[in-house]
Amino acid sequence: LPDARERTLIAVKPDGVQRRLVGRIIQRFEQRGFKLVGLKMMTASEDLLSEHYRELRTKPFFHSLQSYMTSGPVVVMVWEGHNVVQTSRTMVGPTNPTVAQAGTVRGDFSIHVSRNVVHASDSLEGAQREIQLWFEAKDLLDWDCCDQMSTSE
Ligand code: DGT
Ligand code: DGI
Repeated sequence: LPDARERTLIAVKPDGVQRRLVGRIIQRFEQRGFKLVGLKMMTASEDLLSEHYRELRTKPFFHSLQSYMTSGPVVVMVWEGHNVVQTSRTMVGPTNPTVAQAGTVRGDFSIHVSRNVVHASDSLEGAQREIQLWFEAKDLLDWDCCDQMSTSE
């Protein structure tokens, strides 16, 4: 994919959905200029979570992470645009909200690492892997902006 078509996976975690933060999180990505190309709400299975967080399987907190992440619906999205992977990580802030600056999602909305509101892929390779894991290709939509269309009326 050319750079402008870079994609990343962003998910509002169960605590973010329960706290009615979905709209405000989507708004930040729209406002920044990124393009939404996939969106769904679902409750993840333990198997999906285990694959998603496969690098954390040996961590002592893995089972609590898995049960929290499968405890209610998540809103999973694919966002597209120039440098979207890295810029999203900056917008979301560090994993631990204690050190997240105000202005980041985690710095504005969370206080504990185990309830940090949102997920963002942390590398290009990770993003590709996670997008394939959470979405079928047919559910990712390409679209053009209305300001680039000609109208006959
Ligand atoms: P990062 O930058 O958040 O990806 O973390 P890393 O890559 O410096 O550290 P990593 O991947 O070993 O650990 C991922 C997260 O797991 C990290 O943000 C903090 C947490 N963590 C790591 N080791 C432990 C541990 O022994 N106990 C607990 N409770 N959490 C841990
Ligand atoms: O990519 P991130 O979400 O920023 O961070 P990560 O991939 O290192 O960790 C994935 C998630 O695991 C993180 O968003 C929240 C959870 N987590 C990380 N460290 C801890 C943790 N959960 C608990 N309960 N305790 C931790 O120490």
